[in-house]
Amino acid sequence: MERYIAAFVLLGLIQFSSDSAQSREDDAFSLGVLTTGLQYPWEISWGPDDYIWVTERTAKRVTRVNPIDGSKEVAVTIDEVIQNVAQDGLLGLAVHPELGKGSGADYAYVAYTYLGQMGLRLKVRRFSFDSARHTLEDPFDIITELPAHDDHLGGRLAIGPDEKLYLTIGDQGGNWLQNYCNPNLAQELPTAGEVQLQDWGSYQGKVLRLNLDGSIPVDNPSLNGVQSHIFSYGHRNPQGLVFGRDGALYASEHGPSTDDELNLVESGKNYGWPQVAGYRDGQAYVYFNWSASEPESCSDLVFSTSEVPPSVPSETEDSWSHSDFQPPIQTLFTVSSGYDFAAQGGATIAPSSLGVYTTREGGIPGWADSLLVPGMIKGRMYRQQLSADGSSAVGEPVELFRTANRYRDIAIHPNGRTIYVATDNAGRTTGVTGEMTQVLDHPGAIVQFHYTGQE
Ligand SMILES: [Ca+2]
Ligand SMILES: [Ca+2]
Repeated sequence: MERYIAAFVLLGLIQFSSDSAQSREDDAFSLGVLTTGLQYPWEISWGPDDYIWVTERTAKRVTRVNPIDGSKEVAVTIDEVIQNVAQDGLLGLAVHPELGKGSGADYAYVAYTYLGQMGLRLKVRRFSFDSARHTLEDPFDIITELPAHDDHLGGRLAIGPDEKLYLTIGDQGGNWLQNYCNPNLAQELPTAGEVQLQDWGSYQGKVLRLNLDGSIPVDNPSLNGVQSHIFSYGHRNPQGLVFGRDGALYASEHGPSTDDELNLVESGKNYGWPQVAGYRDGQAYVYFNWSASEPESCSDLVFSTSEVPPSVPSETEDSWSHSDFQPPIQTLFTVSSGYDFAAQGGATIAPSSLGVYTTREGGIPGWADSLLVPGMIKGRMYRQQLSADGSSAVGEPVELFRTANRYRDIAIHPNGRTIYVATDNAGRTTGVTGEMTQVLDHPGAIVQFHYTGQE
């Protein structure tokens, strides 16, 4: 592993800021820039070929980055990707763990928006990696016509130890901002007839589980007596999805103005949205169903998060319950009903993704096992310690890696000593001193935080 450390020195060290007792863990890290010139990198994954695989959301291409010198090779550009707004384009990527190992499973899977039969849709496409040419060939669509919209798309992909594909789909922004007159379907489940017709319209606000050919696994949960691709439901905008030890699946999810969630995702569970944000605690959140406004039609109303007309039906968290409800294992952050959003600002970090740290021998002392949560509206990463069995959070999240960047995704070197973080090209974040800024330190890059402390 010495070669990685030597390469890091060649790339040069850049100081980054840390302050306060909360950031003391930062002292054991130095910041470098592995590569720049990426166009909205969205997914970065450490591949079985020891390259970092990157999706560039707006450039519509998969790029492989050499972690030794930061050089880049484009594996494929996908021309049919549609990219018009802040959340669409080429999104998730999952590299088969057997790629290049001689088993024949030389596959990479990507999720992206494209023009479907009825407008913008999401699909998952499989490619085969040509190890001689270093390109992705033989495109094969494993599932198409999934919901897509201009907000809350989800789009994160993961392969489980069970050799199934997992895909997050957001709630498409129903009842929120520009989509306030669209119903929110995160609690809606498909009928047997819809599944038969391959009508995936109710897959909004779900985590899906697919066979590698796109078919429905026989052991997926039966929900209201119907088996579909749905693995879990009641999600808002899950953009982080990662497998920890022993096959535990974790997701991060954007909250509304509070209550970004870290969830342990289990088969058939209901994660509560839109009736519940975070815990079912009745604090600082009420579900307003703008789309059901009457007698005034929703289209005659002006959306507001603070002034809700009486014609809009409301539902408190306390008035809702469900036998399969599963609360988050942690929130970032929960505030009380007296919290003044106008004066104090939103209590979210905008969690763009999720990593899990499991390295024991030779890794960062005390970090196994932790969830690593990159923030966009906060230029920080948060580390959440997990319990020994991985089923709960221990203590509060620790803030790390404070810079003026919008952190988008995380990859971890197999030796556990370098954390790679992809950054957005533009946008707002909370800078080093806590002020909002649009001047970003490392736009469109992969930055690396190298652990310099004792093992
Ligand atoms: Ca939830
Ligand atoms: Ca709540």
